[in-house]
Amino acid sequence: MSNFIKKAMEQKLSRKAFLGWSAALTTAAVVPSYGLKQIDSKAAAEQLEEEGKWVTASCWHNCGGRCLNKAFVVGGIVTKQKTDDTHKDSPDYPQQRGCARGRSQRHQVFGADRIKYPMKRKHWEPGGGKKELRGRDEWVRISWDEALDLVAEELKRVKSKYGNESILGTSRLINHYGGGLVRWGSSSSGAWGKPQEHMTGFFSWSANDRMDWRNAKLIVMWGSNPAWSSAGSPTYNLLQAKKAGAKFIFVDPQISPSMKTLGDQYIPCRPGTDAALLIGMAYHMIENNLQDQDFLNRCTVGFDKDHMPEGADPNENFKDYVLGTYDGIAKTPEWASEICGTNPAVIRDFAQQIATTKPMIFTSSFAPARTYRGQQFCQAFLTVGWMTGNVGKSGAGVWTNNYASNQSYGGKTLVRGGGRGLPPVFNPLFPSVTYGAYDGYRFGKPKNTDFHGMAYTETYDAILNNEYHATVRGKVPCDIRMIWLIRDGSGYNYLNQSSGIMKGIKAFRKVDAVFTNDIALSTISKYADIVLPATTEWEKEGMIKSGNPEAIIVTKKVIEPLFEARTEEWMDRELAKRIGLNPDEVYPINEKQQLFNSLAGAQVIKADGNDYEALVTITAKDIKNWGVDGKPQKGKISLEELVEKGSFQVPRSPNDNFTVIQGEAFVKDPIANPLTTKSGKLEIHCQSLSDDIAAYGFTTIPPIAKYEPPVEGVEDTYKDWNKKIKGDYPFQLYTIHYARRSHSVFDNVPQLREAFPQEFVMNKRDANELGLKDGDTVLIESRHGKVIRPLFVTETMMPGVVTLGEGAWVEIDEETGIDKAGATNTLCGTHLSGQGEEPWNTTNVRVEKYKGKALLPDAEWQQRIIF
Ligand SMILES: Nc1nc2c(c(=O)[nH]1)N[C@H]1C(S)=C(S)[C@@H](COP(=O)(O)OP(=O)(O)OC[C@H]3O[C@@H](n4cnc5c(=O)[nH]c(N)nc54)[C@H](O)[C@@H]3O)O[C@H]1N2
Ligand SMILES: Nc1nc2c(c(=O)[nH]1)N[C@H]1C(S)=C(S)[C@@H](COP(=O)(O)OP(=O)(O)OC[C@H]3O[C@@H](n4cnc5c(=O)[nH]c(N)nc54)[C@H](O)[C@@H]3O)O[C@H]1N2
Ligand SMILES: [Mo]
Repeated sequence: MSNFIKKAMEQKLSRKAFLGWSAALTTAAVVPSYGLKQIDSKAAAEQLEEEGKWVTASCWHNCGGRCLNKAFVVGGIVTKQKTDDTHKDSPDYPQQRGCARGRSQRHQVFGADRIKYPMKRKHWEPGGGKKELRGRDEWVRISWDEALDLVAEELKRVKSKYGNESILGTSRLINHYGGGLVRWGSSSSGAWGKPQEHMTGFFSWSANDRMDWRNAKLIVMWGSNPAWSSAGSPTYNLLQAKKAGAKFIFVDPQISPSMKTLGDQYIPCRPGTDAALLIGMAYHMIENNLQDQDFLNRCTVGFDKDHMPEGADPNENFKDYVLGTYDGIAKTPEWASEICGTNPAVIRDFAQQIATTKPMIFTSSFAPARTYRGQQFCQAFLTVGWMTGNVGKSGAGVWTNNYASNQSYGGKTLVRGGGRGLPPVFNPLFPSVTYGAYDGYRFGKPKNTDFHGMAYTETYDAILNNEYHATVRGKVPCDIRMIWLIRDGSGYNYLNQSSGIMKGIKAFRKVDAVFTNDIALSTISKYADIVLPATTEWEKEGMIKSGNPEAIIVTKKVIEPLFEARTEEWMDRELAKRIGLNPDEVYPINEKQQLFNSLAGAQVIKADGNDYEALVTITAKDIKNWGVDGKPQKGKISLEELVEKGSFQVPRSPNDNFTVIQGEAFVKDPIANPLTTKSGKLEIHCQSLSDDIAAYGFTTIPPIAKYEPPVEGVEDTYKDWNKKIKGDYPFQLYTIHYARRSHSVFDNVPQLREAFPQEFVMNKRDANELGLKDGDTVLIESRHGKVIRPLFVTETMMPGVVTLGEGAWVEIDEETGIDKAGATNTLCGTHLSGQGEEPWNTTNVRVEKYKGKALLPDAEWQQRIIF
């Protein structure tokens, strides 16, 4: 028995939690009772060892990883987990090792807080019932038939009375039923999408292959923390570049775990002010003529007045903006320093290093672009990177890498799964977007005029005020009656994960119905009316999982569905019948066939590094055994072996043919190999970017990189910026992706709560000034909400800046309105910015000692156990 479970059982927590535990332990014979009863004896442990077997188990959350996760199954439960041991580990050919989260998967699957049965909020009835009780009502266990009938009837009622436009949400089923309103925008990549598209033709979305990083002399990691946020081998790969001699510089408001692991030099920068720092660096380079003028002339437009794109005002060039030729403000390192907080001498030295060390990799994650008008950071980052000429060469590059670019590996995809064969279904309300083929939509295509639905950050206002921005069509009315979260795959938890939880709760309490399926009572389900118990991926047919472009993982069903959990597909099929659709039309092929299709269609790169060939050998006998439709084929590994082994990884060596140098051909001959930008070159002056952003109707940006103070940036922490008098919200908060969880997923796992506390991080000087000490419970308040958290005091954080990990499961005290879990979106506001990016990392807060009772560690809190 784990220490934690022992401790929890001893403490008995509250009566409800205790009953919950025992219910979980006794209701179904398959659940941990087996383990708990027997694991303490040595003989029993040995017997388990003999009976059990290792199965490749899915790890399916949105961390970007896809590591090899193996589960030891015995008697229908999983007693332990391990990770990749299919081959010897080496830097060239690393094992696909899992992290603390993946290895805690069994605590999630077998958690006492799994949703076990369909359940209904006691005071919900068709049309809404007592809506204000959402999130605090009692739950009633209901049968599957009752649940499906209620959901289907309400769906039919809302559709016939208010139309499909009143349903917020989309899925295969909903699209077959006439579609629903969608939320769009850019969360993950912040403001990167549009600058990528217009300034580079998506060029900087890719990076050199990881092997080539070992040729760099200098690697700048701008706002990047791969040690926490790039699961799998990326940090290990970077370590190889370091061993090969690269110097690492990190630019971040905090000395991050990655800086501690890899860093040689740390450059502090306040959140949301990166554009100013970059422009100050550009000044030093221009002043000392350090820019690679030949590269700028050949491969870019807009740097100076002699190299402007067609039709642009020559005065609107970047160099003259930096020098202050027309606006009278020289953007010197001193100018930048006042904004970004970095010492001017450090700015000059940093600029000198990036301009003179070759080859250099200049890479950024998305975090600095998850800011208000974050495009300005992206513009400045690309511009200053390009000024150094480090493009299209070995050991060199300018790109956003972490989490994009083949999950931080760069290069080509060496092995990939095939399609599952489910035909896409159009959302009739949003015809330009094919469901199941999101790509165009993510990057802002279809064009703005086709947008239907609202930006992520406008969702709650749309529900509350009955209108939203339809970009160039202006504001349109809406009447959202139903929030549909019966997802056809593992879903999202936007009430927790989008800005403005307090407003979100109000919006959730306004509609007629909120329906979800879930594996635990995550926020979105806590505030729902009917929650359907979904199987985890451990309880489903296997799947091909890919993240790392050099490997695929082939998972297997680990256990039978627990309690009354069912697959999302089963739910959709049952609902289809009840709303008059043919389930076989919604899902024309079953899950087994889907898995088979993706295996049959899997491809692996040939040794020449150009072409692909079939990965899997399939015989007529395999097809018969699987009971699927298919044709025999020849590949590199038998079906049986692949499924048994659970992964296929392409071995690498420094001299293989797979190394890619991003943009090599373009830089050698930009005329013969133009980019897909308007000018065919890299666009420092980019009118189409400026126009496209303006078309959204939120904020505008000039065509060149400038710094303009964001809403809730550093300037807004002051009442008087010139006299430097602080205002009501004197701190800048940014919300980091945290090691404890994948967004909100895993936040309910007590073991992970204990291992990675949800602390509020602040500089020592700030803490001293406020009379706060390490471990104090503090109240953090923004313009949008309040949270309490234990304080962690450190010298590694910039003064004036504070942070909290994003993704904690919000826990609002209905009386005080305070969130005691510290969900960052309780604090972040729903500002409309740029292309609909969520400006999480520009948020202002104030901090004080909490006067109420000190917080108990959240690892010891009562879990959300209903039945
Ligand atoms: N403040 C702040 N907020 C942020 C960010 C930030 O930096 N700061 N980052 C943002 C980013 S980059 C992203 S990508 C988003 C992610 O935001 P989301 O995608 O909304 O977050 P997840 O927590 O991954 O949501 C997964 C949901 O699926 C459920 N689930 C998990 N497994 C299964 C399953 O097998 N079946 C079913 N039916 N359900 C399942 C979980 O309970 C949970 O409700 O968060 C964003 N939110
Ligand atoms: N453990 C874990 N890993 C994850 C995820 C997760 O939830 N948990 N989510 C995955 C997903 S979907 C995504 S999109 C990625 C996100 O990964 P990233 O885009 O890298 O985001 P973060 O990890 O929030 O921030 C990276 C670094 O940027 C710094 N930073 C924050 N704001 C600013 C700023 O304004 N300027 C500068 N210069 N630095 C700043 C932070 O201190 C941090 O060190 O992570 C993925 N990996
Ligand atoms: Mo993300």
